[in-house]
Amino acid sequence: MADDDHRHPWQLRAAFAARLSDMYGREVPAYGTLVDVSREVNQDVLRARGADAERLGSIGRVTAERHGAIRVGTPEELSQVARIFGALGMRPVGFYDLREAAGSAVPVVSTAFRPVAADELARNPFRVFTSLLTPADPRFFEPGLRARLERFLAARELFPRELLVLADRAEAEDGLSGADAERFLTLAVRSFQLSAEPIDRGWYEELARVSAVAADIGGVRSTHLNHLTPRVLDIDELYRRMTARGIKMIDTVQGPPAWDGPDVLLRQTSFRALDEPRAMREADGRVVSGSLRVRFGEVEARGIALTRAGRALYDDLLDQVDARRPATPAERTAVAREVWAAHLPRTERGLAERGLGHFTYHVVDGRPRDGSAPPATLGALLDGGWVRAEPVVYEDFLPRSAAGIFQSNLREAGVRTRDDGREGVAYDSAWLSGAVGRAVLDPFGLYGAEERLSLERVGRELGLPGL
Ligand code: OOG
Ligand code: NI
Repeated sequence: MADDDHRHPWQLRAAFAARLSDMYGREVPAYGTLVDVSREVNQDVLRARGADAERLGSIGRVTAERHGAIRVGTPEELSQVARIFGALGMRPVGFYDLREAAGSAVPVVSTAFRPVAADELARNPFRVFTSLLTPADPRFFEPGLRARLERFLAARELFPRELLVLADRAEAEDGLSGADAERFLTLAVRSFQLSAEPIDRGWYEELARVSAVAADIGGVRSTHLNHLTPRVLDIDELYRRMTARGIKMIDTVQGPPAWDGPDVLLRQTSFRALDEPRAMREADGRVVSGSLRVRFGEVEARGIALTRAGRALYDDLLDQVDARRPATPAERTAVAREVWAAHLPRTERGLAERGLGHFTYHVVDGRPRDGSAPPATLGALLDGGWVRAEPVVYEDFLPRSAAGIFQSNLREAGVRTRDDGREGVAYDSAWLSGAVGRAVLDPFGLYGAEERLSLERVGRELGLPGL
């Protein structure tokens, strides 16, 4: 039966992302400014660079593109998150361990829920960086605190049963119809709204002495969106315009430096949110108005996905920059540019030839065929104009930048880590798959598969099976 009312997962995902954006705009006014400035920058870049500006995604995709960040406390809560995002066509991709990332020590491990198929990403690439608290890591939590924390977390309910039932149905039936779709979206958005419930000040502060992130996750009985990040085509220009509007940004753009070669991976910058009023319950039971600063603004520019080898080179270049001990952010940028120029190819073609970047390959339409056979190597096919290469966009995150984002968010930079030995639980990718209840996918595998499929298609179309 034809059902005009049916909304497919991608339509639910696009609606969810748009509603979350409206909600966050009401909750955090500076977010509205960020979205406005991002849109202006994107339009200016499009005007200045034309079609080239859309090489890493159509302007429609980029303008609507957001990533959110949420934090949960238990494997059970994480598996519920996976069901809600599963209904939106989003899968867990990548494992990030923020406990030991440079300069950070945040007691979480993370993954990102996102669409994985190229056509799904093109329709709406909404993704959510999702972090899970690690109470069993004795470097942060002594046994008594761990036990009380786990008891507190086990007693709360982040997602109503009705929402989870609708989510499971959406996943099983490839979407939802009419009133069910509406109800699902309403409940899902509400689950990530900042709660007005009073916070137990003593408990919150006890956790905050271990880590502000631990308090944000385990000190309250609900979860909330921590930030919602628009994508921009020129992040340096955005940084200048936000600063000109009087918004104090962190002192750097994280990730690769700006340079005159191809954009790769991910560049991000952020600003700290203002204090938000939150009701607090004192030890004597009185509820007073307090304030907390846990949310902030972030923006990002995305570049080409690197291969495993390209990523290893990137990590190595970061180490080289660190080894030169730049004293200021400006010096760091200058050093990074130099290191970059010395080691990275300056063209997309160079990235492809050295096996550092991912591309998809496409037979050029309408090329006059004079009867000559196409050459047999990819390089010659590209040179002869038989085939063109399109860069694959990096859809994931960077642990070191993520650690920087967490850090920029902590008022008391002090994180108390305990030094009493071994880990109770090995929080690794396999463990996380078990917690999520679904396989955490390997991002390199996804990019590689897309590239290989495109080469096989070119091979079929040109009669070159070995390509
Ligand atoms: C997540 C921080 C990481 C990013 O863009 O790297 C992140 C958080 O603060 O919960 O969102
Ligand atoms: Ni983020």
